[in-house]
Amino acid sequence: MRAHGSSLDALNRWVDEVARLTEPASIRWCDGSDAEYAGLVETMLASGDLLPLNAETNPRSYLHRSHPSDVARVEHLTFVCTPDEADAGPNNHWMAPAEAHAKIDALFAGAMRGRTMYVIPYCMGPIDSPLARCGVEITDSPYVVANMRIMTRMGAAALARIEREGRFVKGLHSTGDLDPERRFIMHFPEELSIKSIGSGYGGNALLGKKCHALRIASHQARREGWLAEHMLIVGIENPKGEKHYIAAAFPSACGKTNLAMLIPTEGYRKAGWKVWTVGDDICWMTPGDDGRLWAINPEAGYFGVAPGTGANTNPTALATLGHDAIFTNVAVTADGRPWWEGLGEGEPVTDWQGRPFDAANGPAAHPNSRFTVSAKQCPSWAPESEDAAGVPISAIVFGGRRPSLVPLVFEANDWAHGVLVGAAMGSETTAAATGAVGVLRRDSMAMKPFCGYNFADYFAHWLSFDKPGAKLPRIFHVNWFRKDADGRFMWPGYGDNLRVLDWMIQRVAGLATGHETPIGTVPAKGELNTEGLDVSPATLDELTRVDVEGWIEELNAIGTYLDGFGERMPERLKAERLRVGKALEAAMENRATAATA
Ligand code: GTP
Ligand code: SPV
Ligand code: MN
Repeated sequence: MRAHGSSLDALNRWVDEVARLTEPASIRWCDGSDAEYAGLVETMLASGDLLPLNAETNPRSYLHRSHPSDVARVEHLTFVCTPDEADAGPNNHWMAPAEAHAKIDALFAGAMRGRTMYVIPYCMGPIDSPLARCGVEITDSPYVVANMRIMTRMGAAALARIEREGRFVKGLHSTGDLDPERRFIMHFPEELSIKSIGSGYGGNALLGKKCHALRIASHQARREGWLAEHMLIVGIENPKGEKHYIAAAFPSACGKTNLAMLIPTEGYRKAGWKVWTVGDDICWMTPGDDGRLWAINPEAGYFGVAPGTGANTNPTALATLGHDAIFTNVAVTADGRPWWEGLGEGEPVTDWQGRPFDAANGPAAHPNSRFTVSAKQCPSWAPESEDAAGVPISAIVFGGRRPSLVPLVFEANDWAHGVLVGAAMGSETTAAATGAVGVLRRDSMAMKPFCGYNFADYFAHWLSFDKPGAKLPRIFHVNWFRKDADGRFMWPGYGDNLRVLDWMIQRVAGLATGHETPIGTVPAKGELNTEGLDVSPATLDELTRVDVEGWIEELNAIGTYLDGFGERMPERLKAERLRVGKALEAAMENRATAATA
């Protein structure tokens, strides 16, 4: 089969070209139907790509074990291939397009021999939304097809839109031989194309996700005047029935899925607060006619971190996972149920590599083990996720894992200050990418691994939204991960994070005065709702205190980081940094004067 309609000529030509290069045994165009999905599952059960789970406790759910050397994104093998190296920026690995094509095409030659080549038309975003964008992924992995079916609007409707628009992002993927030495994830933003080989894992292989919806889309967004961000979108409904949508950027494995599915604590629940999930990982935002930023979730499912997902932390996710889910690299119990650290019930007998569980081998589930599940199965799924116009954003939140210094929450003074706060973001690294875990690194707007162009240009693009008529969201920074001297989290997090979102909404509505500090506005005493909160007043004081000396050091480190982007760094951001620096120095002097007076 091939696609019909003259505007699909380019697609047919590309599919033919790829087939000549990769030499598959057969070609299959995916229509996204239930029957097709069921057939794929059968094929994968037969081949061992999928393992059955307990059909009673987990209906139509399966386990996939990826190769032990292929369990996370690989940033050192991920390239942005722009003609000019400076356009990729110091934040990306770069290769010249011609060299990159030659290198990766050599690996694709004959790579699909004996395999089926699947052609997957997909749409990122509601199928009739002007904010949505289409792509086609060609892959030899049925696991990728099954995941793309859950994660995107995949199949006939997407193909029809591609035929109408004649425009799509081309993504070519093969698992190759899974040799890390022959693994590359290459992006050609000017060609709107992606080539990925040698990995079958998540963000390396499901090309609609990080490759298209962030790296390529961020590049398109800059040209077209919108934003493609690594953000969750959550709707908070107060007892009066008013809804505020908040978009939040936290680095990988730093709490996006959890915040998006937050369950209000008892007091909030009883008072009538509700939380609605629009998206858990990616957010595309465009200025509307009313000057506000309107956002869609380009994805249709969640590819979420399993460990730490338990009845006490994220019961919403657990409820979402009750049926029709794919689990990757989790452990299994004696009765065939999926298991991971932090689940809070059951015991593993088989670890993520299929070995009998032995604590000496490390955790039973891989720390970056994941679930794939349709967003519509989430009990807090927001029906407005399907709105073509998107949802209006009231607040943007940045945050990361900061064991010290960074307060629980502060608000930027204005948009430009907020852009600085986002650009300056730092976080301890996690298992979501290969490499050391727990090392502090700068991760501007949680986009370090995902921005498809030079960060300096990206900051300038962010700043450009501040223009007459714009009604921009307030910008906040949060830190759920402060630790005490014994290494324990000082803030309970999870459902209690609603207390912080509540304060933000009060700020947006002009109901909280806040307390101004050199780094921004923190909650004034008594403004955070502490009813039923299990945190001592002293700890709360510490969590909302601004350590001026510590921040002077922090701002110096931020300065060194931002200077690394050189000439292209926008003046406005440099000025903002100087302004915050002066405010901190002034606070130091005031303190010294007060002490000697
Ligand atoms: P990606 O899918 O990689 O982008 O991750 P994510 O940002 O969606 O992170 P997720 O919500 O899956 O959380 C990652 C880990 O952080 C899990 O182990 C969570 O249990 C933990 N976590 C999430 N929220 C909180 C919180 O408020 N406090 C603490 N202490 N841990 C949290
Ligand atoms: C992340 O690492 O931010 C993820 C998982 O959401 S992946 O799809 O692998 O990028
Ligand atoms: Mn993510």
